[in-house]
Amino acid sequence: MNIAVAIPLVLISVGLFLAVRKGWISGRTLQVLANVATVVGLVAAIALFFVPAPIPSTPDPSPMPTPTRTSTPTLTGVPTETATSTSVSPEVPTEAATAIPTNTPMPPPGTIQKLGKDGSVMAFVPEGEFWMGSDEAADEMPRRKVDLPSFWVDKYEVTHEQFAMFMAADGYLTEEYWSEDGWGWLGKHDSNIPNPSDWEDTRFNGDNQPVIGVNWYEADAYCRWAGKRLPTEAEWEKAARWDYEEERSLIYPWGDSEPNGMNVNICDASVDHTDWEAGCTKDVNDGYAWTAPVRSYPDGQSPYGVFNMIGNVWEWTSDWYKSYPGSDTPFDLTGEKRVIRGASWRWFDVDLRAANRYSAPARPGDDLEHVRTTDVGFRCACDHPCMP
Ligand SMILES: [Ca+2]
Ligand SMILES: [Ca+2]
Repeated sequence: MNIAVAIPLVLISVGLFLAVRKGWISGRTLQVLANVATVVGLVAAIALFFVPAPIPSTPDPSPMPTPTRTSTPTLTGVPTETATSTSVSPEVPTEAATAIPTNTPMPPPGTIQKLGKDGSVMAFVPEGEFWMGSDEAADEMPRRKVDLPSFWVDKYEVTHEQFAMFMAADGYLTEEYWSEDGWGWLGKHDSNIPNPSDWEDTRFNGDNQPVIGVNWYEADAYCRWAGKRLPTEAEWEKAARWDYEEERSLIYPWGDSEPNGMNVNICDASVDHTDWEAGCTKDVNDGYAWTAPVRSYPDGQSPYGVFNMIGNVWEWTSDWYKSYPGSDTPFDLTGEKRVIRGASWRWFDVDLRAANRYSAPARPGDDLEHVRTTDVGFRCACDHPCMP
């Protein structure tokens, strides 16, 4: 580019020089200007010859097309929890009632599934340790870690309606559902046992109220019929109070705060019909003078989503009542009393903690009415995988 400019400048300068020499340019002033132009032209030409040509600027590269964000792929295989409800639900969730295959991966804590012949909704409790017991009562000591395999537990107490299914399936007439002792007890009393005690009592026999008036044998037989079993005391306590996220045992299923009328059915201000009324907790109103439907008090559910572990009805467990390993006050009522857990609609706000233990007679020959009461019911459990 510079040479292309320099050469014409040289030619012009030479032309002007010759024009002055040949006399083609006349007049002193013009001749001086022509000479000056010649010199300037030559100098400019020489300068242009040595100045490097400018480097052409590189054009901007074409912009890369911006990738278009496509929709995020949806994770498959993660079950959506549909069970949690913040209000009393009139219906159980609609999970499939099919059994879980043996090769099913470990479900998350609190996973729910309809399982068993009774179609009850069960909550999953994964294997692992939890802190069992407390320092509040001698029979709850020593507080210790207990390791349990995975299991399922009924999310709700067994209802009056569900127990009617057991009776309709000849539950009281089919020996295979009964323990040997239970069948013996039934044979001894069968003329008197068409159904649980208080079966017709309209204070307790709503379809969704917990079944009451069942002794240990009847609870055990029902769970066997359903393809399940009663929970052990340890299973019951873990399902009731182990906070698997914080890794600590709660005082109550819902946490450590006192009953407030929204989390548990106990003997409260709504009770005005008993001779033990003076002992009721009158500064709380839970809305029920008798038993509540089993899906009541969602605020009171445990971290695993299990309802009414405290209150409503006491619940039978599979264990005999005896001291914990390492107790300073050992005792053993094996063969005499079974552990019941969780207090009831008749209980006031003393010893409502989920670690509390109680017991009830459960052996052949015990007085029938003594072991069948309006404040004791049950729920069932099942090993994982549960395949009734
Ligand atoms: Ca109540
Ligand atoms: Ca209960």
